[in-house]
Amino acid sequence: MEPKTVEIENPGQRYIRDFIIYSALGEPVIKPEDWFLTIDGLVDKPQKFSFKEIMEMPHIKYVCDFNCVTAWSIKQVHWDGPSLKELIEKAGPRKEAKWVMFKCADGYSTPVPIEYAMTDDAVVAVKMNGEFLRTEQGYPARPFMPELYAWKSAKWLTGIELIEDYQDGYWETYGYHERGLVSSGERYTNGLWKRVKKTVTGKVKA
Ligand SMILES: Nc1nc2c(c(=O)[nH]1)N[C@H]1C(S)=C(S)[C@@H](COP(=O)(O)O)O[C@H]1N2
Ligand SMILES: [Mo]
Repeated sequence: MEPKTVEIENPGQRYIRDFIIYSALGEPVIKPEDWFLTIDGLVDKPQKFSFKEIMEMPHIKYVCDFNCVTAWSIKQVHWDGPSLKELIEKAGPRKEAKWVMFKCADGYSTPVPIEYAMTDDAVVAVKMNGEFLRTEQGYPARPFMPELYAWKSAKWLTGIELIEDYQDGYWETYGYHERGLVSSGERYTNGLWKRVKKTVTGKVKA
């Protein structure tokens, strides 16, 4: 059966063929046996999942565009991994939790409003287009939320912390938007980003 397609309007974007790789803080090489994903902060039951556990859980699969805030998109990427919503629910989120902070092995982080981390289509992706993530794509896992720009898809994800008040992550300190909704073009909150040069570290065929 073909996976469903999640359609997101993406005004101002242009489609390109290959993923442009951005790895602002380097590219950690992670062995699956050394990797864990923790969920903590404002939760009743903090969780710690191994890669094997993540692989053995039910996975959701769908097709959705990947939209970078710098206006390039990749059409119809196949996503595969456990539901982010179900993982967060296992941790028993407290009602004060309003944001999730994604934390990564390279030191990168990015916040997302909890309602976007807990849509039915939000996923902890372990595969893109049918293959395990490459090292430079964030192996072994990255979240993907269809409604949000790709900088919220934090590569080499190791932690999900539930918090009450908004805090900047890596790119937000340079003026990237708090929420980053693709359909309303929530790119930057001020002009600061113009002074930041994004370094392309490679390309990956879609
Ligand atoms: N850990 C980490 N995650 C990251 C980044 C990064 O530099 N480090 N860059 C972000 C940005 S700005 C984008 S557009 C996408 C790019 O994904 P790609 O490198 O797989 O094309 O990853 C996001 N996740
Ligand atoms: Mo980006």
